[in-house]
Amino acid sequence: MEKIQSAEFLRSAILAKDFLPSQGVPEVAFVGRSNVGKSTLLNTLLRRKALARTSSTPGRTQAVNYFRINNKFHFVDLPGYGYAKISKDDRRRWARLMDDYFAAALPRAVVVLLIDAKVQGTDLDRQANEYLVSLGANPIYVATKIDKVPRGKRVKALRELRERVNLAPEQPLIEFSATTQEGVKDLWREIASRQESL
Ligand SMILES: Nc1nc2c(ncn2[C@@H]2O[C@H](COP(=O)(O)OP(=O)(O)OP(=O)(O)O)[C@@H](O)[C@H]2O)c(=O)[nH]1
Ligand SMILES: [Mg+2]
Repeated sequence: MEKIQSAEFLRSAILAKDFLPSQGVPEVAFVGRSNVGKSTLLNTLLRRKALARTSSTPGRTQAVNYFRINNKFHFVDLPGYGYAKISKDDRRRWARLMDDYFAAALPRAVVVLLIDAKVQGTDLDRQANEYLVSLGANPIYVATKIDKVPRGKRVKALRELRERVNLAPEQPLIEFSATTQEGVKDLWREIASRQESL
């Protein structure tokens, strides 16, 4: 990945009509449970402190947030799933927003699915993966907050995660930490390999 020369917030969309028209611009979308570390990972990749807003309160990012990088491609921070304290209506709105987003963005977009390494995957992560695979997304898988899992316990923790999410052993899974910067290069390399023009 070349240097990040510019990274700017572009737009927040809570309805499909506000999605950014693709116009052939490459798009990388970050998906995962609420609080999994999507916004933090995005900031880490871009070496920006607070471009995407992060929070210790889950359910913070409720919209589809677009960022423009090097005037060349887009990062998309998607609202997280699995936040318990939202209403049924909000949950329905969220599901609709995701359906609309992926209908518009795939197969063009590169999708990055984030799974919390400490939580080791939940039923919702498995469903999210199933959903993305059914849409033909071929996601890049990232285990976030890997700094929270002691090195001696990682193999076991990641095996458990794979089982719960139903990830085949041969499926690459990038171990990532915003705290230690582990996995940053690997993830950039993987994103770039999916998107020739980056
Ligand atoms: N230890 C550790 N904590 C992290 C890491 N990445 C994120 N966090 C923390 O996890 C919490 C949630 O991070 P966010 O980036 O806001 O999570 P999100 O997935 O964007 O959450 P929503 O927008 O609510 O869907 C924050 O308190 C972060 O500081 C990491 O690599 N290591
Ligand atoms: Mg967020």
